[in-house]
Amino acid sequence: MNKKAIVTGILGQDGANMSEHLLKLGGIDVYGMMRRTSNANFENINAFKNHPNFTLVCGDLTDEVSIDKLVREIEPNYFINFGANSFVGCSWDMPLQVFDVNTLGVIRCLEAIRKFKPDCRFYSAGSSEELGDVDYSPQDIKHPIKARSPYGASKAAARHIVKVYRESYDMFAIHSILFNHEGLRRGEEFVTRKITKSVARIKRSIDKGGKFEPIQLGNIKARRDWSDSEDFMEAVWLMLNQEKPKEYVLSSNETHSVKDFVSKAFNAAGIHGLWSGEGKNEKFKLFQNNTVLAEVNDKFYRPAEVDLLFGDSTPAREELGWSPKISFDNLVERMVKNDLTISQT
Ligand code: NDP
Ligand code: GDR
Repeated sequence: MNKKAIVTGILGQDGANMSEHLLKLGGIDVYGMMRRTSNANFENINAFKNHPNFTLVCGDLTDEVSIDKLVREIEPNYFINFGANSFVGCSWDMPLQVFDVNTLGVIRCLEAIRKFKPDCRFYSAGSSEELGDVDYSPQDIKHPIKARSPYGASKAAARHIVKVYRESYDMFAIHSILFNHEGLRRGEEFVTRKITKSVARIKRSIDKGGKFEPIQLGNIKARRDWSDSEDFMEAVWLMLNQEKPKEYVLSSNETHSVKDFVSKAFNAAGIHGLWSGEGKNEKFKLFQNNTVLAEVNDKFYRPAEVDLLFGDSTPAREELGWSPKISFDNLVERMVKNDLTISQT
């Protein structure tokens, strides 16, 4: 008999990638949970939404009635929670909503499992944002929690409550620390996709000999540890299928600045430029004629920033046997090529 998995955040990046991974593995009925919106975007699930083992269900992490109902009726073997208000930048504007979804939402899932299907394995997506103004590099699972944003604090609280339920009720519940991960299904407000979509737009204009607006960015010196989301989904599944619940860091074990990402993305589209200027006047200009391709705009700065993220996922690699396949350079190239293709259609 097939196992059953509820996956929340189905229309987002990870929910879609995880569901696709499980459907490819086979033997699992996937119930993808979406919340009700006036005009839902199904683009991320078009590739598999008609798969016979896939069912779209409605629920909201802020509504315990819906979560209880899903767990009671489906009786899942796995509950994989990728639903969240995941954009750090807006979390200062709506901290209560962020905690309601990201923290109380996790408690609602844990309670539903405790009441209706206590042997269901639960996964909660934690974040390197919990580590904040870091004490040391690379950061491992023992790094202290020092969140710098309402979002980071909401994930840190979720991390504690998952531990409490695991220890109090002997549940298989884990909350692993995920460093940044991107890909072809990445939301457009995140810096990587914002850059690759803009590079495709600029490339199209240059090819037509037309004018274009440069990319406007915030803190280009911020450093992130960027991986590919599809690689992470394999590791999450391995983590969920360990004998005993143990939490891991997932990361690429490299760190790159936003500036690096910009240069590589333009290079991948065959556009070559140079950075010049200082601080907020720094600009990325076309090599041949100094046309500005990217520049800094105060509007995209945050009230507080995590300057450096650089993870250490050695234990996940050694103990789970996980090995990521997509390098940073491949990731940038794949995202740019994908956006160039989309912009031609
Ligand atoms: P996305 O923003 O792409 O997806 C999040 C999904 O959550 C969306 O589909 C959204 O629905 C859904 N959602 C939002 N609010 C609710 C709600 N109240 N009830 C139910 N669903 C809701 O994020 P990612 O896929 O990138 O991230 C997945 C998880 O991993 C998140 O928890 C994120 O915080 C965490 N994470 C992500 C990292 C990354 O680099 N990608 C790194 C570390 C952690 P809708 O489509 O309707 O907006
Ligand atoms: P992050 O991702 O905050 O790390 O959270 P994001 O891509 O939004 O920012 C990365 C870094 O780039 C800087 N930056 C900009 N960011 C955005 N979005 N737009 C800009 O124009 C811009 N210019 C510079 C940011 O200041 C930041 O330093 C992601 C999310 O997926 C979270 O859900 C997840 O938990 C963490 O990664 C780990």
